[in-house]
Amino acid sequence: MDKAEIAEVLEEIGTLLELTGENPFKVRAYHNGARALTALEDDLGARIKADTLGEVPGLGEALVEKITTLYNTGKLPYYDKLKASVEPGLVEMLGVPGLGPKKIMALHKELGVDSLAKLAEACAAGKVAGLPGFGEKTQENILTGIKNREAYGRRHLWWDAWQAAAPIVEGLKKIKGVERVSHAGSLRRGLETIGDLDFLVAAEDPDPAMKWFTTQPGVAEVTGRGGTKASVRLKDGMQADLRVVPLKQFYFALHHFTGSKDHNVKMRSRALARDLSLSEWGLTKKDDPTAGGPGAKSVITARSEDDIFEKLGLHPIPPELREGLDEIERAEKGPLPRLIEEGDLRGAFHNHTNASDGHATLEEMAAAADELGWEYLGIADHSKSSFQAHGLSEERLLAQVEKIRALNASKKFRVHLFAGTECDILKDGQLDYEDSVLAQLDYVVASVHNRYGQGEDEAAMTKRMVRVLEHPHVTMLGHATGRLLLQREGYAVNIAKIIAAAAANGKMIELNAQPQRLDLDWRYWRQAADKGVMCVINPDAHDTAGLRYVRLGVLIARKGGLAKEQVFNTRPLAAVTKALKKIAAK
Ligand code: DGT
Ligand code: CA
Ligand code: CA
Ligand code: ZN
Repeated sequence: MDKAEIAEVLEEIGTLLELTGENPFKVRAYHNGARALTALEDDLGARIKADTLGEVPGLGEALVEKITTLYNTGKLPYYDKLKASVEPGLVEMLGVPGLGPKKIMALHKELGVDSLAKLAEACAAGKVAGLPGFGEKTQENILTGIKNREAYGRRHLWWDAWQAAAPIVEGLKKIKGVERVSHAGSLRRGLETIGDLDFLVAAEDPDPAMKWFTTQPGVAEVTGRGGTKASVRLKDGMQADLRVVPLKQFYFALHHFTGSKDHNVKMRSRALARDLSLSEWGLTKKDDPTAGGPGAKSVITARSEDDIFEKLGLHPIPPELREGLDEIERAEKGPLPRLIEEGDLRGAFHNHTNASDGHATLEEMAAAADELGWEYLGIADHSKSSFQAHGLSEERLLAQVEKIRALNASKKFRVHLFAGTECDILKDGQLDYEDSVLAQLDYVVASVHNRYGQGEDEAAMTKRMVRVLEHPHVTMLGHATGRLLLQREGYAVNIAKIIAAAAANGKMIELNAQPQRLDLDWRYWRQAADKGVMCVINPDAHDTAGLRYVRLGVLIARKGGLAKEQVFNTRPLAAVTKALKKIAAK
């Protein structure tokens, strides 16, 4: 196990101990230990070998022993035993927003609650509100939280869905006789959450692909199987559908199974208006008796989906835009703009290091950016009010700025580092650092992390954010609504006013590419771009692997209809440097 994984285990041990009512000192020792390990700059393996891990402040004897075991074996019997001893229902309750170990302990002790179902019951009966430290509002929030979990539980984050789907696509490609493979459905359209995975294969003989799909190691249960289609439930709970068709039908089927349903309905009526019938089987004359069946006598040979669009008088429509909005009308009028592509990105601005709540050092982040071939990497650790994320004091921030300047001068890395901050937006729209401090940075990402009870007060939240967009030192707005997909709604805020304020003040808006955020939502980006607001795709990386989230950011930007020119971090270093100076000088 590596440092970050071990830190996570320690963190979880702390939480589990808390759930068992263990004394607070012991609990804190694990949380502190996780923190100390994360902040450790030297190589963990070397420390273990030299037997000097105990010299790290915050790591006592018991922790050193456990870290060593985890490092060497990847396992820890103590952890496994502890995990088995805690009611799984209690652990599950941690997933309800607003419920921490202390509250869960109280619910368990006072009301005998040990599952989400019992918790919902206790809330509905009004028993929770009466407990000390709870109250009506908390009870209501818990109930909403449980309901949201149920509603969200059936869908998955795009990133998780892709992790499950990618090996299936690769596996299918290797099957003998398979001529084409694609993922389809919402996954291909780049929707932020995914119901089930859809796969399409072209092969004359469907059997080998069908057999592999239903017996591959990730499968928990085969839920449906015919001659050319199969459905399975994967071990992580996701559902997946496969359809196998002959090559001549592949692009018709791909278009159909990519959807969306609304897009398909519009495409079909467009075909009908031309006396044609479009289906997953082909594009036939409307009155052809073979229409809508496997023997469809297609009027065109489709060698790509574009051939289908062309026959219906349309310019090509990329999958991300096929939501049945206005894409067909637009593709009728002329070619759609060339959407941004992954290779267009040259860097990103919202990234954390272990100076705040990231897991990697500044140097590790820079090395990872070098590996990605980026021209620049912006460091934006948390500001002082985000104390739970170890936000930086003025002194620590300025020390980091100096370190960044020195690293740039040393030419140790190819990537140019920009010194920034993810500065908290305080209750009334003030920033978390004085102007004199902000003036020493290359840029400022301003984000709301504390709702101060304004989560439902749209006017107050909007005013607060508009005010920050008027602040001379602000460069861009971070995660505009604070939503956490499948977990928590964003705060109520008037997006149109935010966009107008950004436009009026020459500020940028971030497209936060973290799989749980994807905030600002893709549905607003055309509106923002039309008003001249520049988008910045930011991974909000908390470790080196997190930098890769930009890939999803690009997909969502495409879904929002953005071209390369509308995304700031596609610009070369010199242009970016100049633009940041200009914003800072305003
Ligand atoms: P999901 O799985 O809920 O995230 O969303 P999709 O879009 O992947 O939907 P899914 O898996 O039910 O079906 C895949 C595609 O198949 C869908 O986007 C369009 C097509 N499709 C499915 N059912 C229908 C239908 O009743 N009518 C039409 N026109 N197309 C359909
Ligand atoms: Ca699907
Ligand atoms: Ca499906
Ligand atoms: Zn943030």
